[in-house]
Formats: sequence, C-alpha cells, structure tokens
Amino acid sequence: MSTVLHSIEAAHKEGRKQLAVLIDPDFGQDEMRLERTVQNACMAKADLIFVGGSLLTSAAFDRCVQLVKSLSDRPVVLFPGSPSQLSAHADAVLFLSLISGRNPELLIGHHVTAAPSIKALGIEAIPTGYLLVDGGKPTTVSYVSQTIPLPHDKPGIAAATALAGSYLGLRTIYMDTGSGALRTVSPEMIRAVREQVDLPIIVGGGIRDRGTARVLCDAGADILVVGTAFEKDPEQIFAMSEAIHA
Ligand code: 1GP
Repeated sequence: MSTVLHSIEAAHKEGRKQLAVLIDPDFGQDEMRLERTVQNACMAKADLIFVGGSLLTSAAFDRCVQLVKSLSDRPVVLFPGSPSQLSAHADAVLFLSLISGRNPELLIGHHVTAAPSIKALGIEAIPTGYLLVDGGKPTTVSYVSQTIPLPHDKPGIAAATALAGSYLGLRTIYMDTGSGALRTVSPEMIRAVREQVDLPIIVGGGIRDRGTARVLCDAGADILVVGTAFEKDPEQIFAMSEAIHA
C-alpha cells in the first residue's frame, strides 16, 4: 500500500537523488502555466510532484490536485499547509509533524483532525518530521505556524531534532527554509542530520541553481524540493533535473 514511501526509501538506499517539483495551489489558478510546469516535470523526469502551500487562499485546491494528477505520470504528493488541504486525487500526503517547533497543533492537533479524512480518501500517509530552518527572512511558514525557525548555524540542534524524530518512528526528515527563502539549509546541517539518521532527507527552500542543488545532494539530501524558481521559469526544470540526477 505505501508505494510512494517505498520508492523514496529505495532511492535513498541506492543513493539515487530525486527532484520534487512544488506546485502552489494558488499558482494553480493560472492553468496554462501550471500545465506547462507539470508537463516539463514529466518530460524532465522529475521524480515527484508536491502540491501545497502555507496559505489556503485558493478555494480550488481539490481541482488543482485533480488537474495536476490528470497531466502527470509522476506520483503526486500533498505537502499540506493545513488539515483541509487533502484530495483523493493525490497518491500520498506528507503527514507532517513540525518537530522544530513547539506548537502542539502542529505536533498532534491537526493530525487528529486530518487522520479520518486521509483514511476515508484512501491516500497514503508518509510520516514526516518537518524542520523549519532560518532562511534569512521571515517566511509564510514561520508566520502561519507561529514557530521559531531553527537557527541556520546550529547543525547540532537539527541533528538532535531529526534523531528524536526517528526514535518517534517518523520515516522521512524534511528540512525547509521556506518558500522564497534567501538561503538554503546549509550543507553542514544536512551532513549533521545525515550522520545521525538513516532516513530519506528532503530539503527545500531557496534552491535556485544547479550548483547549489549538487552541493546539497552531495551533503546527503535525498530529495530536493523546488517551487519558486520553477514558478518564475518552468524551463529551469530540465537543467535542475539533470544536475540532481547526475
Ligand atoms: C518551500 O521547500 C519549498 O516549502 C520550496 O521552496 O519555493 O523557495 O523553492 P522554494
């Protein structure tokens, strides 16, 4: 049943790096651009398509996921900014615990609200420890989650947090500086987490060029998530995919 997680774990074990193209549901309102982004993601052999955003300003979330799924031969994974961002058209949902923060709603509250819906919709839940890392400016995630990001220069705290997450049974670790961040998670922080946990590591926030992507992969990231750069220029997906898969 847990096919998306199994494929992520298999890639991690084999050292195959993966690209996840992030689609913001609001961005999805421009259907022609969305179509081009998804088509490029498929042609460039991006590994996953994530759909989600921190702010639920779109009433058409389900419609967006349905459209993405209809255009894509890649697994579609929800990266929900709230318990209402669920859709039966997705293959899986990142079941996120914001373990860098101390907001109980994001450690267990929203999970209780969302769990019955996820079961009813029949989508795969991927238990994910989410670490929000300071990316040089306040982001929507830090504002909406009302949590303080982990300091950018404290890899030890990230490593201890990820280790605790693995002891709690989480299956992937997602380190994120937030959409449009000025800087990415540091290679030092990724290395520190990699030394502590043998779980697939997802890294996102502020990744704009292939050189940076390579450095983050070499540090131990398994999946890189890119949103803003592809919103600006969907043609960038090809070069980024090539760099990550090299
Ligand atoms: C944000 O990790 C994602 O949660 C993607 O960030 O939009 O900066 O690529 P960008």
